[in-house]
Amino acid sequence: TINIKQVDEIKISKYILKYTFEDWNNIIDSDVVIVGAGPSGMTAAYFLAKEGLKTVVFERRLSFGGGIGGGAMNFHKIVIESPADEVLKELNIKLQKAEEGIYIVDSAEFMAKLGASAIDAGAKIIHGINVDDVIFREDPLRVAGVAVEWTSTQMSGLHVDPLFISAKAVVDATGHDAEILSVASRKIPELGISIPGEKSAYSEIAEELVVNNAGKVAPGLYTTGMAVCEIKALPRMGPIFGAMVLSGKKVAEDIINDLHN
Ligand code: 48F
Repeated sequence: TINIKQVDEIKISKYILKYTFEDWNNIIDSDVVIVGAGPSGMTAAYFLAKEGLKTVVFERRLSFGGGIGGGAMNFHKIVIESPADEVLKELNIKLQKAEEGIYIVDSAEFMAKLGASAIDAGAKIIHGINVDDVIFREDPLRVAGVAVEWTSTQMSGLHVDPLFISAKAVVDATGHDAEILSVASRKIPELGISIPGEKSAYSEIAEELVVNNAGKVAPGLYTTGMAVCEIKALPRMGPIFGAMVLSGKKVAEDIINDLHN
């Protein structure tokens, strides 16, 4: 027989509330808020947390990985090109070499190990939270945090006011819709953000363009991953994810540089 510690319902609830609010009180003033736990957001979280920055990722779904899980038309393989393979090797993610500089990764392994690496590095990933707005400040004009709401509340259609999380840097890693850049562009026109929208597929050129255009959009506001295409009118590229990983790394490096200077 196995003797299992007996725990009543009240104790279960009490401990969940106690430790949840401990975490929320801690993340309420973060160094970096990343919106979206897709490949670019989780890579950024890994490198930022590794640097010791207090990093929280808000993800509206109850899982992480974003577009990784669906692979290519639900086929479970994704293409990674050099030099992104170096990041995946650092995270102990297995790669099959298809040819020089081109590697194949299993989508489940990619999302599980990327998420685990970000968490192990010290990032907090909080699921079921929708970010629907930012906080801004004047003198100097900047983005200073985000407004958060339960995804379930948002889906219910009830009007419930959000809570606010402050951050020195907010990263839009929401993918194709660039939701945070869109709301900032609409509600804070002084930031001068315009959203021309992404272009149709042109994989050969899209990858490098995404990486090189990832970074700061306005003071306190950064972008990575497919959201970069939306704001810079860049082509999409489909199930090749090197640029997602490398743009996540690039935005992390830019933020580390900005926050340390
Ligand atoms: O879409 P997603 O995977 O973004 P990404 O990191 O990677 C794109 C690729 O997956 C793929 C591609 C590569 O060629 O085209 O599509 O740019 O992950 C974005 C995550 O953000 C969440 C969403 O649920 C997804 O997991 N998300 C989007 N908007 C919000 C959000 C929001 N307002 N609040 C919280 N989470």
